[in-house]
Amino acid sequence: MKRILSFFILSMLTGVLSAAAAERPNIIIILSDDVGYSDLGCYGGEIETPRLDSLAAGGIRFTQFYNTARCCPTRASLLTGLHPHQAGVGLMLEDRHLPGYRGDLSSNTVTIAEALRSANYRNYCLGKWHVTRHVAPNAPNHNWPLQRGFDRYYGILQGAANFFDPITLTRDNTAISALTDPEYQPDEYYLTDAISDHAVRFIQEHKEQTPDQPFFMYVAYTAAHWPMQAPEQAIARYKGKYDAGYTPIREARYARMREMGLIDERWELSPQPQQWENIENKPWESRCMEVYAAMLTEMDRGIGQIVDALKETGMYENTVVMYLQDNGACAEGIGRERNGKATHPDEPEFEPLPNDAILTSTAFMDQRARSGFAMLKGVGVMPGPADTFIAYGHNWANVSNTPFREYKHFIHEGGISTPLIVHAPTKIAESMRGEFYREPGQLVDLMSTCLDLAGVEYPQRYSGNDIIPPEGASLVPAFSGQPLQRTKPLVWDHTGNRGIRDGKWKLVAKGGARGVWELYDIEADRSEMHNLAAMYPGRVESLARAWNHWAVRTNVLPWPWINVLPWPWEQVRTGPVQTGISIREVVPTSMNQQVDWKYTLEAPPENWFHSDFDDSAWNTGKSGFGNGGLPGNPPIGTPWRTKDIWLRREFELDTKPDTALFLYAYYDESPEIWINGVFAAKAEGFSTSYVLLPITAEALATLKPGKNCFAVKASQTEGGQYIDVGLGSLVTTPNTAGASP
Ligand SMILES: [Ca+2]
Repeated sequence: MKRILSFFILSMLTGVLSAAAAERPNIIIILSDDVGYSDLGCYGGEIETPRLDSLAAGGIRFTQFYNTARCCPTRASLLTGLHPHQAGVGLMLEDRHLPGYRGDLSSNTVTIAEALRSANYRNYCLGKWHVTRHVAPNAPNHNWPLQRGFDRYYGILQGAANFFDPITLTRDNTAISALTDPEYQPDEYYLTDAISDHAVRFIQEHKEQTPDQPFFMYVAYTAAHWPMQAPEQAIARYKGKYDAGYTPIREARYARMREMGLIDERWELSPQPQQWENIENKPWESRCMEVYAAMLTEMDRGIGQIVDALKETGMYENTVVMYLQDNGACAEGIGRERNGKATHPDEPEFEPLPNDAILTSTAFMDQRARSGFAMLKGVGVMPGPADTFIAYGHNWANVSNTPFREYKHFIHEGGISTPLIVHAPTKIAESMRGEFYREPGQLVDLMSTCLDLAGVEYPQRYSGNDIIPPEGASLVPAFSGQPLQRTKPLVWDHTGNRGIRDGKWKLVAKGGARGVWELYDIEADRSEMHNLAAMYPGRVESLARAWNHWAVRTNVLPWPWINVLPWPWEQVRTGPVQTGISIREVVPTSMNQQVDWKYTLEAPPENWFHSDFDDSAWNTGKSGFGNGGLPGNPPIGTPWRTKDIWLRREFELDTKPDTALFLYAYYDESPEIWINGVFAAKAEGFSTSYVLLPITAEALATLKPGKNCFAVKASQTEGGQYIDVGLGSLVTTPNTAGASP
């Protein structure tokens, strides 16, 4: 009798939960990586994305949704509903010992998954995580998916990987090798497919094991982040498609976007960096875009499998699917050296690793494969296969971002604009299906939207910690075409590129503290071709002031670097900000002119390699990145691999610095930095953004008014060298009222 009663009570409970689950929708957020605004078919692109187009046709397309311009900050913001710096991930994953820049999610945040647990959601995470600097198998895992609210995880903890044998591949809390994973052995491993297959598997298991709970699923594809890699049969679909170059594709996209009503007739097409007729290796350049397109179509196919799984399990109607992109198209020149490593030698250059070895080092992303062979790179190396490591480059990124300006990293529209497709059969009004929604929105809105859909309150405390209040507005009113209840402007900062949008007005700057504010009327000019700052100084001032208040409130300031980005550098700048901390640079006056940036060489001749600054790279001062050197590209046949090189230049100081100095550097290949012949600092590995390096007291003691000398010792490899070094000090000065950023 007792047993029967228990069964009866259990049935009643199950019934109650089922009723609640029916009201609470499943929610899937799909994020892709380094994709431009106009790549998808339903946003004007020629790339085949039929399954996303189909979701768009039955759902809503947001025309002005914004991310935060880079992988880590976007993920931190999306997951927590906060601005990235509030979540501790204002930059990438290095710990800069400032609250906004820890490279690890703050414990004063909750993820969407954690917040939804109070409504009995079961949570699944797939793909690229990239919000903790702890990624080694035995590293502290307090910020891995399972410790941040998710019940299952399959993906990579790092920000990029070889698609055929990824680093930091992890299932739940266990590091795995793609090649020997007993739970998943496809004919050919490809990360995009593995993410899709595991999403489908989790959906099916959810239906079998926990059908009475609603679920939240976060699917973060790494398509189409570099390296350009895809299965050959997926690339074949695009063979020849891009042989006519950039202009016809851009113009066709531009025309389609206007025709479909996505963009305003008044918006001009942004400038194109290079003309196709000037491109030396056209077959290689075409191939780069063919692979990029294939990567997206392969992702779209996987999204189709996820949708099909929802239909097969009867959960399609009650699932809200949202698709967006983490930053604008990527113009980084990764793997695009003029003379890279084009062929394999007979024997591997490195010790091969067994198939079951766990790959965590980024060397297994861009330098070498498990086989022991180095990755192939450079102009002429056809991307796609597992042993190539190449980005698709500046010109195609410009095409991907049609019609906008700038790229990933920047707060101009090409850096932060993303499609947002929302498909929700039971939530979206008939009148809105297949329509555009034109109010702006930002990543922080996704937390509010999920909680609104689930009927959950945002927690004030979680796991014993006070939780920072959310920043976003729910997007649910958009589902019926209503205005959003937004009370704050949209605001951004990434590496000192910054912006604020209030109504139709957007104030935006690039290039660190010295970057000059530009003002645009986004309604009339979303491609940001007509800077109105000189015409409306009062509006510039008020928006800049609002940006500054926001930056202080959200841990953006103080920045952890010193005027790292713009050229020309100035000798001294004092810019008090309202935290009471200001940043003062002591910068060599002789570095003022970009054209002067040339290296001279000293040392035993056999160890020295001479190169001038190569300003053909995309990230010269012209685009906002002060790239202080790109030596490399010797004539073909020059024996230069792994040769130590010394790069040296003189600079002048007006006064002997009286405070602790730091070097800031963007580099790869673990360079050493010397000052006046004395060892100053050693950087480890490579950086993906600027880092501060404390310099030795011995080197500091050598600095003097007048001429001084930087030298960088680096190991030259196929990858070329990016080294951008500056010198500065962080000092505290009294607050000054009325200061602008
Ligand atoms: Ca990205």
